[in-house]
Amino acid sequence: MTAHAARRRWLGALAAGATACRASMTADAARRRWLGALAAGATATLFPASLSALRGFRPPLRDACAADNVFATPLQIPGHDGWRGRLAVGADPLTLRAQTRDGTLQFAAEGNGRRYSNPTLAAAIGTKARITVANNLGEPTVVHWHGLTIDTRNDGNGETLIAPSTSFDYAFELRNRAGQYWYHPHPHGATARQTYRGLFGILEIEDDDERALRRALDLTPGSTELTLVLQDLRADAKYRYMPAPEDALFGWYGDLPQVNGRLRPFHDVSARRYRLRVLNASNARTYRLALRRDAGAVLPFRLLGTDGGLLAQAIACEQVFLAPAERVDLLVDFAGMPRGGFVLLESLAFDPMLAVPATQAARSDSATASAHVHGSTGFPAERSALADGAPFPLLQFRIRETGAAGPRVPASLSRLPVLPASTGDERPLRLGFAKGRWRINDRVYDMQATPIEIARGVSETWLLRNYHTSAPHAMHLHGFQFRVLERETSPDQLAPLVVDGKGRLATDLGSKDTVLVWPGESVRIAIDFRHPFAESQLYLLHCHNLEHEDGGMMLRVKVG
Ligand SMILES: [Cu+2]
Repeated sequence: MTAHAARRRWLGALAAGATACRASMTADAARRRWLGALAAGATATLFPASLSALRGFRPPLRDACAADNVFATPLQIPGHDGWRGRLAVGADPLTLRAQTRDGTLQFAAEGNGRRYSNPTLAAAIGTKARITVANNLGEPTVVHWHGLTIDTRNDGNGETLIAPSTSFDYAFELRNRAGQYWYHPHPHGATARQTYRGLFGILEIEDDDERALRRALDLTPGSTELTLVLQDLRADAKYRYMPAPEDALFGWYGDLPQVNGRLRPFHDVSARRYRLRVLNASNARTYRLALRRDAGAVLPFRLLGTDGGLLAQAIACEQVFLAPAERVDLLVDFAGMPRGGFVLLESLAFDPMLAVPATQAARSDSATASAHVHGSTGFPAERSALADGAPFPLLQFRIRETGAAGPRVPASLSRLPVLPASTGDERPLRLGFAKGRWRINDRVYDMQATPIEIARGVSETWLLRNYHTSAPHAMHLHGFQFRVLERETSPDQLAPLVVDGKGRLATDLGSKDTVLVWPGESVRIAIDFRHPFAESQLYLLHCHNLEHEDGGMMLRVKVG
């Protein structure tokens, strides 16, 4: 039996859900055969997964069989109150109270006589937001508005903190194009823990292009437009954060990949178009998102937008990588599918490319780290049962109503900001590992040092170069959206995703605030540093693998 056939059977068993355990060949056996075939290398080009990616992969079906259904829980959809409920931000001030609840951290809010936790803030472009963050945690925190054009005072970069039992009044104009931005904690050294424990939410900005798209495709938030937040939790820890030395070094990987707070949910849909706005809120895990029909056939989709809003045109895709903090805006078409059919949103296998030599890792500040690093590549012993790069299902769509083909997707979605010509030489930024810490240009974060100084009103080209012996780094710049110009010496596993002669992926063609740079790869980005603020401003460049960030993979950037 070919690996492909085994995989199809596995997917079929997944799709069948309740009947998976009664199949003549058990799903677990199918999975073993599939993994066995993969290991034999028969399909190396089809599934470029390294063995390390599969090591320690716990079959998702075993738990599922116990529950007699793989996708047993409905997808949680935020409403107009409660958990992640949609809360309009307008002229009225709003208070977010950071608090502990049921072992998680969350922002509680009230508005229009309703109560919210981690509200989805929805605002029109140009809104002057006044948001008070009250800290009811027993520790300092601060809120960073991820992706926004914002001044240092409101950026929440962690150099000023909100002490316990005090509050901070944010006041800023929402200047950005429509897009799915987000807010999350940024107290240096505690960002990973507070984010993992649930203290974050989404900020949606709307503009004319956004409203035109929703009209053209008949998209309604909460119905045919779904926000999907991905976060992997530890089965043995849930919302407790207890990183071992190798977790602190490589990243805190969970083994329960949650979609909107649930493991492997299902969602009943009509056979029509749906928009999926996906945020990767995981500390360290990157997803390789793809859609498959019940029979195993790839279901292509369209990429509508990226971190900083809509693309100029929708692009047909079969898969996208989504690194921590990145967002993708996808359009999926279930039209023509029969009632009773299934579509699976999954993360495909990939080589995680964690390649820090054991000798280097052994020099980590933590003496115990070396004990957990083995082999010539130094891949860490996985404490998570779901290794980085392992494949897993995320969400099942069940076709419950027939539907007609929708209207044409508009040829033009939006206009991206025009990039002025870059001034000066390109700025090299090397990403690597030395003396037990991840570094940018051999440096770690220091509040007393500002290694990057940008003159007022310029545009620059940055060359992000990741060493071969490194890890993937999801590089995030505060305060500015940027554009990806080129990728060079990319790993082979990106080849199927490349869309132009500059080595770029579909997800590189929009506005970005976070970009994944693989080991051995160089990514050239262009940043327009013009800003509307009178004084010079201080921002941060850092890796959004939150353990790398808390470990100091972060530099100050002063913009004149
Ligand atoms: Cu990193």
